[in-house]
Amino acid sequence: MKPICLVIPPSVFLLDERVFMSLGILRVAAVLEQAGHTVEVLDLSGIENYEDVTRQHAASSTAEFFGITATTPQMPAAAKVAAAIRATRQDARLILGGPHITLVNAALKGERRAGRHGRAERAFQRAAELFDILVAGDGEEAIFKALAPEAPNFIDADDPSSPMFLDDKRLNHLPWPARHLVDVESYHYTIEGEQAMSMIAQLGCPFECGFCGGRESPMLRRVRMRSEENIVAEMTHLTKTWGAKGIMLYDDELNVNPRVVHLMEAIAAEQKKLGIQWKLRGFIKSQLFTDQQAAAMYAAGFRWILVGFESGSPRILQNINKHATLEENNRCMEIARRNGLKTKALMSIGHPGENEQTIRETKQWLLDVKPEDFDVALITTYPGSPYYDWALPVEGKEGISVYTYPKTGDRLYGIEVDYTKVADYFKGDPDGGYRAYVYTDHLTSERLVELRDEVERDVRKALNIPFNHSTAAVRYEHSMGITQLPPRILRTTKK
Ligand code: B12
Ligand code: SF4
Repeated sequence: MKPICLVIPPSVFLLDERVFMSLGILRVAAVLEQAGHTVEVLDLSGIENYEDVTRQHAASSTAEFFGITATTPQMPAAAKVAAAIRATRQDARLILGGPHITLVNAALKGERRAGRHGRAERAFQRAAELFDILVAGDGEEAIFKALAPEAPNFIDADDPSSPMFLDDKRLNHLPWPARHLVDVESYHYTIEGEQAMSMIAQLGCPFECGFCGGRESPMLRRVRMRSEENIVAEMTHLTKTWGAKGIMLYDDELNVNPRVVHLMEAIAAEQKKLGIQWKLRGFIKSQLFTDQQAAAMYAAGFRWILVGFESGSPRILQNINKHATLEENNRCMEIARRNGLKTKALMSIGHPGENEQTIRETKQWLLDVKPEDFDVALITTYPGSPYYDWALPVEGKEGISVYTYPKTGDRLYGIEVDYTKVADYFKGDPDGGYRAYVYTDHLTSERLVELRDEVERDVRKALNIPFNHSTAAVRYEHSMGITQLPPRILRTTKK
């Protein structure tokens, strides 16, 4: 049987590409291995000359199917990877899965319901030109359909009525991500000095923040849970297999799970049994946070929480549809402090109605509540987010759409982007090199960039929180005659 090659494209915009591995595609790798396939994972994270590496591997591999994962900002690199495979191997079948195509598909369904031909349709067509088979939603069952001889060129697993959409029961029985197919040691993250790895306990968030991807995508919207035993068993597996005593729980918001306290108790009990102490980090939703949750989290090993407060302006919080008030955000900070938890405040600028005053309020709020860490993102209207999906074209202005928050009438303008080509929008690098693709009635794109940079710079200085340093991508030097890629880049199922 020929191997199946799964590709993780680089994330050239991240400060350091080998911090958290892409767990989604490793879940797909795990089910393929379980079904007896040989899987190659080509991990291009942090590899500068990734197109050369892709060509080299495509030329030597006997794989016929190449499955590529991509978030929207990874799409320009994913497009280059696809072109590199095509140029080398005309017989290759290219499959695209992951958040970008899932969210473009969700946006497209919305356009179709509204009877419009718009940006999402164009984004979908672009992807269809580059790949043979597009897979939206959960990949664990859909991959087998994509590998079948008569595979359709679009597979929609992001539909709860489809048997490919996973339910809680199925999630409990699926294998954990095949982390052994990437170079775990090359990923570096620590929590309170402990070597750390990431995992996902539960999927989905039912809220509807305007900037957040997947509000119309059941895969990202529906809360799907695994049993507490299964979650704790995966944590134990990370410690026993890789020695990780730090774990970053990448659930969208841990406390949308009504059983979060039980989960924390189960985690605490397991540590007692193993005689170890985990150091944990994860996201919580501020208005749902309670002293009981905070105490249970601390007892389970949490020392940090991350909270999407987003803004210090009550009007902007309303426009985001955040469902958390400024008072609730202040209370959340107090609960965290009382219970010994440090907070990373996740803030963002470029929402409907944003103006000089609302940005000053965000800056002042940070200076007042003094989080232990923070970051300030600049909003990009990604497909699959309400800011994108519910925006309407502006008449007479080619490529401009406007989102209006119904309750206040405040507006956010989005500039159309070819996501398979454009890569200079904000994705987390605070050192410039990006531009805004949004603007409001009060602030131009350029002014939004200036103000974002100013908030980050001034608050870091005042609170004495240094910038994160970046790690440069490495070049893979191949010597003549050597065709084997190093295990940092390529790993294959051991038979
Ligand atoms: C962990 C995480 C990160 C981590 C690690 C990213 C990584 N390398 O995985 C870090 C911190 C680096 C990160 C950064 C960013 N992230 Co992020 N992140 C997440 C988060 C919370 C979990 C990802 C995850 O593991 N999900 C669980 C797995 C099981 O799902 P999955 O990856 O989608 O994979 C499944 C399917 O998509 C499919 N699939 C995936 N690949 C393939 C391939 C094939 C061939 C097939 C058939 C199927 C398939 O099968 C998988 C299993 O079911 C998601 C939200 C979420 N809940 O998914 C956001 C999310 C992916 N991030 C998002 C964003 C916006 C970002 C940033 C741009 C933020 C910023 N401004 O800096 C950056 C960009 C990073 C990048 N590499 O693109 C958006 C993506 C929106 C979009 N349109 O792409 C999401 C969806 C959040 C949101 N709701 O808006 N992120
Ligand atoms: S930002 Fe957080 S709370 Fe809001 S919809 Fe996204 S995951 Fe849910």
